[in-house]
Amino acid sequence: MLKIQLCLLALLLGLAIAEETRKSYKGYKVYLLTLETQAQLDFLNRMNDDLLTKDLAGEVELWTERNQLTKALPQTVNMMVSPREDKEFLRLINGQTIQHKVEIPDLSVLLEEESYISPSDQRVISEGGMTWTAYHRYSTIERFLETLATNYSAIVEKSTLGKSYEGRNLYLMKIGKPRADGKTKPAVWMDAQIHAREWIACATVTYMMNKLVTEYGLNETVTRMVDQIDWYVLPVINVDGYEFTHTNERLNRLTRQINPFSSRIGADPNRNYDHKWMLQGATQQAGTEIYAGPFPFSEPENLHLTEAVLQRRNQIKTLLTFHSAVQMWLLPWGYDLIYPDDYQDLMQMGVRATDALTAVYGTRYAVGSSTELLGAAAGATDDWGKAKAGVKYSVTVELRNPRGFGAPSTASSFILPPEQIIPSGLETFEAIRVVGEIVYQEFGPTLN
Ligand code: 0X9
Ligand code: ZN
Repeated sequence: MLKIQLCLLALLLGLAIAEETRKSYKGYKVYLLTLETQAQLDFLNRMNDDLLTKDLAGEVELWTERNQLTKALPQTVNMMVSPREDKEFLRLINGQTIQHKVEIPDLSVLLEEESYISPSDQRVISEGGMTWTAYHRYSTIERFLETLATNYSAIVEKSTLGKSYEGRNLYLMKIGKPRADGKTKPAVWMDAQIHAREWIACATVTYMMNKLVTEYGLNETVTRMVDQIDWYVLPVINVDGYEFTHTNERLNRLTRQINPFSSRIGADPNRNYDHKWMLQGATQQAGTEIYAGPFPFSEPENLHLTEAVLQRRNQIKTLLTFHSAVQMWLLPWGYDLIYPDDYQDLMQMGVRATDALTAVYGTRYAVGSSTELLGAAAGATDDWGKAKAGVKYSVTVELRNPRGFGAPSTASSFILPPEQIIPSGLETFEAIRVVGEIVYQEFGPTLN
């Protein structure tokens, strides 16, 4: 009896501590500022640099593409401001006569809506199931992967790639019907959640896995996809960062590794690959959104991914790494404004895949060089996949933005209402269907 009471107490304490560490965004506002003059732009640049040194990160944050300002004027930018810093922030902004309005009056309201789990979802989760009407913790995703592998062993294989920095297992799922003659089929690799806060990424990818597996033999298109192609899926790569977005800071992008030279935790894993590491669009300033880590592959999760891809490099013909939220199909090279020789083929696949995606609900996508569309950023998965693993079609897929096509990606773009998970899954499935068809046509039914 005493044991039970003690256990209960420990559980309650654990919950209390978890509650306490979760950052509350109560009263946090998101402003839209319009910068019209060079003086205002310079002022905001200085303010942004100051924020890091004064350790106000998390209280006042610039929310623009990769948290950097461009040189363009006029320019609109978002700033997130805590209730504590609001007065001082307004004083400074007004001092520069910067036009501003409140775009999100209370960020916590948005987050509460996002994390709402309906009673029916609750029931499914408590029974060990998975849903696509809510965002889920890693333990739920782990159980889902296990269930797929157990219940559909004829077409699903689950393997463990190794552990994250904090010791969580990273899983690779293989979905494919083995050929009767034992020959190797061409494969497509998909990974998601390298950026912790981009929750729609693993939600979409798990939705697509579920469709591939549960509709095999029932739906002609799905059956063909699983017969012709092996689909390798790593649904959550930055798993520590992902859990941290659930338990502590919803808007964290980075990993959770302690840094050797800084008290700031984590690095941007999408700047941590060794191809042209740190060349452009990355920094050595720990704590920033584009901190590339102290050296290439400092993040163990990245290394696990590369080992898994390299082991299957002759088989994998396309690599899709899922992010959000600018609705783009991004092609190499991303480290500089240089185009690979086979760029036309990559463009063709991108246009066909996103046309099929758009046909479902009209969600528009841009297709093109990621440097051209977003600016150079070295050390990302796509460049590594093409340069170091020799995967011809190596693509970053940026999923839905809640404000739609063309809207800038700011931190609130990662808060996509859970009602959009299934639509995102369905439309993105059309894109991967086309990818499968192109890979099958180009590389043939077998590779040996
Ligand atoms: O900057 C990134 O890492 C990606 N965008 S995000 O807003 N999800 O952070 C785009 C990466 C594109 N690929 C390369 N630059 N190589
Ligand atoms: Zn991302």
